[in-house]
Amino acid sequence: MSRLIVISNRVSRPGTSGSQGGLAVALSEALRESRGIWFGWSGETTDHFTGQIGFSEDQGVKTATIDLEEQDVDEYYNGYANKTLWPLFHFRIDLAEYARDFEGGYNRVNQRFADTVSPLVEPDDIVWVHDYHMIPLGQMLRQRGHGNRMGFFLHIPWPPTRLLVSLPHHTKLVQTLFAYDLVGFHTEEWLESFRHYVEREMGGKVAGDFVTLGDRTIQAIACPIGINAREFAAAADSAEAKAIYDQIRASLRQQAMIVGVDRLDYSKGLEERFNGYARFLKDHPEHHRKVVLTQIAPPSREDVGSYRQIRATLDSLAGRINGEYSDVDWTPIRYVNQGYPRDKLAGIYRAAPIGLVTPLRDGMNLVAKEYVAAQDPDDPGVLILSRFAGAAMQLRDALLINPYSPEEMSDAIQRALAMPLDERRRRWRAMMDSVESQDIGWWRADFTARLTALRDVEPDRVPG
Ligand code: ADQ
Repeated sequence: MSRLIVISNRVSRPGTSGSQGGLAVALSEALRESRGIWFGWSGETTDHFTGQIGFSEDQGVKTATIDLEEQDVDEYYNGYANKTLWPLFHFRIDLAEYARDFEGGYNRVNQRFADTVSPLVEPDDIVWVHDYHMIPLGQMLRQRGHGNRMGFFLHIPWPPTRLLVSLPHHTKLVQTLFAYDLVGFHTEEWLESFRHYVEREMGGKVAGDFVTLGDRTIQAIACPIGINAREFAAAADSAEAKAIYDQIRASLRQQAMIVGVDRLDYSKGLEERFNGYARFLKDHPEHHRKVVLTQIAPPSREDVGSYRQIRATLDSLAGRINGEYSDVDWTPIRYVNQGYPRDKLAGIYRAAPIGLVTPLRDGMNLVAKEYVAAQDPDDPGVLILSRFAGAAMQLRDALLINPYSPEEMSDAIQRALAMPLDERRRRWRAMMDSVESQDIGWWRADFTARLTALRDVEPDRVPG
């Protein structure tokens, strides 16, 4: 078995379990099996970049991390990754900031990654690079002579060509993807947009899974990420889950809980969700005192202005809606800014007859799948899901809505509250079949099997 080298912005150590998500667990398993290495940024800063690697090993998983300079973090992580690519790839060119310093910092940090990881890469290793922070890394490794099999997986959407061309030097960035052998997206839609860009803007050719640009042919595929469905379902039956479930149900009395769980991010459509729920309260006074929206949203990326902005907007919107509709014994929105361990989260999902997952755009969205996996098979809740989440391609039996329409959201909440048990069971079963069969293990095995099946690239065929 070839050794796997995973490279991503941050690494996750098994020692920090409990907080380890499904992706981290699946990658850790693959690394353990292949005696591989997970390489990334330590999250720490240093005055002067040295390239010194901090190695550690935990439960059979080796990690290797480097510190970055403050300026790197500003320009690469907060800058190009989160102020430029993240909004642009989520179709928000109104929020995207284009600055040469950001692009320079992004390339510098990718070079730093390439310089430091390069001596660790042995000829038979398989290299798997993750996400928008590290797009050009594969090409930089090729430039250092590595002919290894290399894959790249994008965890966020791929934007339509007409938006992507607003990025300065867009062709240069996309061209670097041709250094990989295999490029994966969550859905056919993101894959189609990628192919469209390559054909229209670069004169490339598409034939099935193969995309050719000049003398390089790579495979580009859709490979939807999943969750550890069995483990999540078991978590919903754990003592921790039951305890929080009982606590919530006691506090609700007979009220029905609608739950939302998201990182506090403008792509998650939280403002639109609050507005849709407010519309429901306006349309359906008969449901006052009978429903509660619990929105769990731990803050993220607080060094980026647009994230501080969305937080302030939501604070005031939740206050306004509660001010308008609350009574002495009823608060329609419970807005919680903290994270929960996975067992508790599973209990929270199970306590909610409705899961409201309404991102404006999302590569996949794992919360939708977790909500499904945590349900009681005998009395499952209803998932209301944005048609703009990658997960909507698989979870066709959710109530699919346009998150920009408060009326659609209001109608869907009404429909979910009234849905008969046999329809809830039928829809849930179909969704659970998909969540179980295309789980995180399936995703990881599919991607790595395709990579393993490739033949090594000859270094002299490597694009410069
Ligand atoms: P994210 O944008 O972070 O991921 P998502 O897929 O929903 O979005 O995953 C979030 C994870 O964080 C879930 O596992 C969820 O349980 C957890 N989480 C969120 N709020 C939490 C809370 N309050 N307490 C505890 N846990 C919480 C990016 C892309 C997605 C893509 C994933 C994986 O943006 O589209 O699905 O990567 O590829």
